[in-house]
Amino acid sequence: MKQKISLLLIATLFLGLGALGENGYRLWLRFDQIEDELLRTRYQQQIQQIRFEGNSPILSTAARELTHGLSALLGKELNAGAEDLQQPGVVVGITGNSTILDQLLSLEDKQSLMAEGFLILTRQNQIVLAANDDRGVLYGVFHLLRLIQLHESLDDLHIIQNPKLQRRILNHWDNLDRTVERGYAGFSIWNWHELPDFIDDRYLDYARANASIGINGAVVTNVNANALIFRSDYIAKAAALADVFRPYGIRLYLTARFSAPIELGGLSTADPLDTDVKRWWSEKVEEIYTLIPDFGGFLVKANSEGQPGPQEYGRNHADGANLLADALAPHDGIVMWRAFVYSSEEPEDRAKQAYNEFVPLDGKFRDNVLIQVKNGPIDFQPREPIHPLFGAMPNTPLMMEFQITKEYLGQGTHLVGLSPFFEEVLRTDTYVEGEGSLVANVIDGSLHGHTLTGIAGVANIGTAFNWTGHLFGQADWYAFGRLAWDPYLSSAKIYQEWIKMTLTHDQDAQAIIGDMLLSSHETCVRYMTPIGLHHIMGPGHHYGPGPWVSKMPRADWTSVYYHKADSSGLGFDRTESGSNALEQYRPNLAKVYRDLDHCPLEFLLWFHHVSWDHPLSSGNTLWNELCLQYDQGAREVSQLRQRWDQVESYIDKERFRQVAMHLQIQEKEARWWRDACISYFQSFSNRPLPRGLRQPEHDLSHYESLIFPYAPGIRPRW
Ligand code: GCW
Repeated sequence: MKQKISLLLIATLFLGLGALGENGYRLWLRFDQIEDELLRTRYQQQIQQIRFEGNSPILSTAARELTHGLSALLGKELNAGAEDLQQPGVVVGITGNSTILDQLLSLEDKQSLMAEGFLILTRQNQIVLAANDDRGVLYGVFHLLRLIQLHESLDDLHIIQNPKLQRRILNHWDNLDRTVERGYAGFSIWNWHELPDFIDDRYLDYARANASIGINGAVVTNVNANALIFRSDYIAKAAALADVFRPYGIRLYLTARFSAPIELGGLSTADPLDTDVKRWWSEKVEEIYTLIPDFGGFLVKANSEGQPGPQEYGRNHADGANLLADALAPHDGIVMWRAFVYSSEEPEDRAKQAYNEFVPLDGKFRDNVLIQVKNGPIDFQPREPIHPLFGAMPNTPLMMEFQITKEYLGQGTHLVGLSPFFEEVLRTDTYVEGEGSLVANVIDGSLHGHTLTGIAGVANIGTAFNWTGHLFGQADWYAFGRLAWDPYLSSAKIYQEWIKMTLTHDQDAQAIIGDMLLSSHETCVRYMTPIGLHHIMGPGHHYGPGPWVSKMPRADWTSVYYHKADSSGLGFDRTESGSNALEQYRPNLAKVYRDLDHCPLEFLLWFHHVSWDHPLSSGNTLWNELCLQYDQGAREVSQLRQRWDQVESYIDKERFRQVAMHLQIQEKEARWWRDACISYFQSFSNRPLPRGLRQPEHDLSHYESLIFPYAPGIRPRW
């Protein structure tokens, strides 16, 4: 009878889990027992025990992760309490605090370690995992687990890693009502209403996932900020989140609404030079640190898209940033001041405005201020040239802002691997200190000797079962973390890791999926904005094509402002004969784009107005090339879908099906982009489609008539 009941229980449990199946919740942290018996036995021989030295909240996390992870992967119970080093195993700890580690490590080993870095070395019969601080140990633990998840050899290990960037941060555009601006994976995971009393397990799993890829900070509120977060009860809620994050080495940051002293403090001004305003911020910061002793600091969007800022009082961005920086400095907090600004008067090419406002302020910011710059000068378009500020503010530490959520790249339903694009940006030469001044060298501080460095990614996480809605969104989160740790890593390597840990160890399947991820960004650019087109999506929600958009509250929110199609040709002239945005780049980089006939095709229409019949380097006229690119992009999505079908037998059916359904949507939408854009631009070019190309399915008026009042992620109107 008893046996029957337990069998029933197991069956129910099994079915229950079966119903949820592989829902993707575990991300890349799956730790299933290694199936290959030979390999598992080898690991078991090499790791017979664990000796974990030291004690702190982060070290306890590290010890727990290591013992659980190894026990699960190796299929044998391990604990962290080995007394001596009799058996082969892992010995873990902080240098200087452990006699055993001091014996096993040389001075040179120890000197190679920097803050948050770790080493993993084979010494005698032990795998030695050491760091100078507890965060380093935690990152080392996840690295060792990753080696095993990847089935790498543990023989003769000699790994020394230090993070190249100091602040590796996710930016959540999450509102206090749990909507997520530009979020496509459900609602915000922060349940402000129930905090601080109810602590959702997700907070912990979130912290854990981030720690596993080296992310050490989270801005939990939207840059379009709400001053309410500074009310005492909300600070207590934020503190409860910070308590969950702390043992995973993650600091909590908040967005600061510049007018909070008025809205919350009852002052008549938010002027950064006003004494009462200064006092209000100092006291508020004091209050925050009482509850969150390791609070990271503020992220600020000011004088941008209607957000309040110092310019309302005749002050500049440095006055504003320094006000907050002074309040935070006694507590070691920092300000991340965003450079995503464009004037409310639309005086000129929007691409030029951030540079115009910020370059005169170079060197005028306090030491604890980072300027957070989006990768490109407009706004996270499918492809943009680098932001000219990266080559223009040597005396100010600049921080990169990437968008992981896909506002302009298919939102929740398109498979678009972002890592190659991040890599393209990081590897672009700014020429700020001569040839070889890559964007990565600027932001890692090495070029100008800055010690405060950082990178931010706008998160793509929500309440969706699998966190990111589209399963492959997990790969973008993962890639962001890995590139934040080391901006010189290759996308191919990053994706191989993610695929093996998340999906399959089959080599053929890995090659197919890796290829899908690596090629998909270029594909998306082709079916959305080829040859340097930009900002031609639907209005407001930014969903789907909208090259015809011409009536918006401001000209630089329309599409026609950016593509400038007319009967003679297409593109935005940003050379000397046009807006001359080109001059904001260093001469050697400007040279790459200046000449219409030598400008890389990827950026041609970004910098030039080109006539329809102009022959391009591809051998086609502009009009033909445009049509061919749109067509190729759409066809490549069909290929993506077919390639996914080829790996069906290697992927569990739940996750396979999720991705397959999304690929069908993407295929449909890529055709929609192709057809709508070709129809629209044809109304200017008045030329036939290149021979053999399919005609758009509908008339232009059909595409123009489509409206989507409930497209997700829309900015709330308050
Ligand atoms: O990309 C645009 C978005 C806005 C966003 C803004 C910004 C948070 O459409 O939704 O606001 O950029 O980065 O501030």
